[in-house]
Amino acid sequence: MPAAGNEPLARHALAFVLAGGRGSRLLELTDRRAKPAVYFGGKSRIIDFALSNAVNSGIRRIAIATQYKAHSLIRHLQMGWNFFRPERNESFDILPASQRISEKNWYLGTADAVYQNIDIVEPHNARFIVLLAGDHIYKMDYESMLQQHVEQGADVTIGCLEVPRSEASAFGIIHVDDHDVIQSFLEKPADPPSMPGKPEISLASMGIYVFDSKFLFDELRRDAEDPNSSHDFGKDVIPHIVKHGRAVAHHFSRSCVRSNDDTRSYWRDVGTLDAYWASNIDLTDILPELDLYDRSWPIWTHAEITPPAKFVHDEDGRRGEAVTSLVAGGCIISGAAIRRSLLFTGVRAHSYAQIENAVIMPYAEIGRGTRLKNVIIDRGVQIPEGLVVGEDPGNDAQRFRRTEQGICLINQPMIDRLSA
Ligand code: ADQ
Ligand code: ADP
Repeated sequence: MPAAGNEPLARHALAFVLAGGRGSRLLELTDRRAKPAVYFGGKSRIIDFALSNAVNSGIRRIAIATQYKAHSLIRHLQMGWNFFRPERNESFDILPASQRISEKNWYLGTADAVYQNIDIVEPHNARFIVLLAGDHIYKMDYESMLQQHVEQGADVTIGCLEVPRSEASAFGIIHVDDHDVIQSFLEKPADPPSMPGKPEISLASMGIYVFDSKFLFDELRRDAEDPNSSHDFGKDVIPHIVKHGRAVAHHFSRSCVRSNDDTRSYWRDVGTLDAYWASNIDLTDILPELDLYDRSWPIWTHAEITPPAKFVHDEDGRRGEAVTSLVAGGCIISGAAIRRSLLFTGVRAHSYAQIENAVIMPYAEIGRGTRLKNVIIDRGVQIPEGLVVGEDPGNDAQRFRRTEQGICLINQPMIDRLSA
């Protein structure tokens, strides 16, 4: 929220969302879709979080760069996010890598993904660019980051959070002075430095940035000419600005949107199958860290029109039930017992099925008498009658993609191979 009497800065901002990365550690889950298009939380896709944050923060101009396996993502954006109106000075541009400037097939790096679209973004005359990643789960009010950017006269303001030092090699690591001015930035250092006075904690970049538009475009034009650059924000552009300009850190804890008197700051990368499974299953907790039911900060999405979820006895009088679970519209649970699971739109579960700790994507069908535990089931997969998963690690690992923590990802080709 803007300070009293101040005009919101968000209305002068354009959110540029990077949504081209593959998310290769999600393995077969991103075989056919980019990570931002992966389903999350029973109704949404991962990209809906960054986009909802932008809209809920008051930003009405959005551009999205796509690259890897973008079809599913683009279809979702067109169906769910087409409510922007040019006559109200709103815009929504989907920008696939398309050899617009050079003859090169792809965006070279994240900075190139913005550079190649300057001619589309610049005419929107936004004073600020809020640069976001399309693949993180969190709720954040970007207005307070914009306010800090202006108050501190920064060239770039970098969203950051405290992470355990043991995990810090996966991030850009920041060192700040007493006024949060960034003194050094190391992209994914092998031996990450800790925060002063906190030997086990490092200050990590969230990979989200606020720039004055003109400054950003000038930097990108400079970077494009640099033969030694890989044209990436984390590797090239940000280190250059930290060295030659004024970079400021914005602490996520200041703008994280929490519910009621919660003090925790929820942010997840969900980059691995284990992290993805856990973040989804956590939503079944009685008081989850991520509140999807807070009507003051809704997560917008493309919602299919479906009939309500239905729970029925089967012909033998066995109850169809789900406890400690999230069940989306269009599901039919017939004589199956479901615990601590998340069922997306249109899932069918048949008699005598026992399902526990499962993330089941839209329109999957669970056959009679199956026992499934600790699984992720991809969209539309037909689980055959009597299949048992989660009781024999060796056998599971041969048939499915089993993680170190014992989670099995199941897609249709794996099921087809069972009967081949
Ligand atoms: P990474 O997340 O490893 O680190 P990167 O792989 O470049 O950085 O991805 C950033 C975002 O850009 C992702 O949302 C990805 O989907 C997207 N993307 C990647 N390549 C793209 C392309 N060619 N076109 C369009 N979009 C693309 C970054 C920072 C770190 C920081 C972490 C926080 O570099 O400093 O700590 O984010 O997660
Ligand atoms: P979503 O990610 O929306 O669930 P799907 O899993 O149905 O979509 O498919 C992801 C993308 O892969 C789609 O855009 C579609 O074009 C493509 N696709 C779907 N099924 C197949 C298939 N059997 N073989 C090859 N490509 C497919």
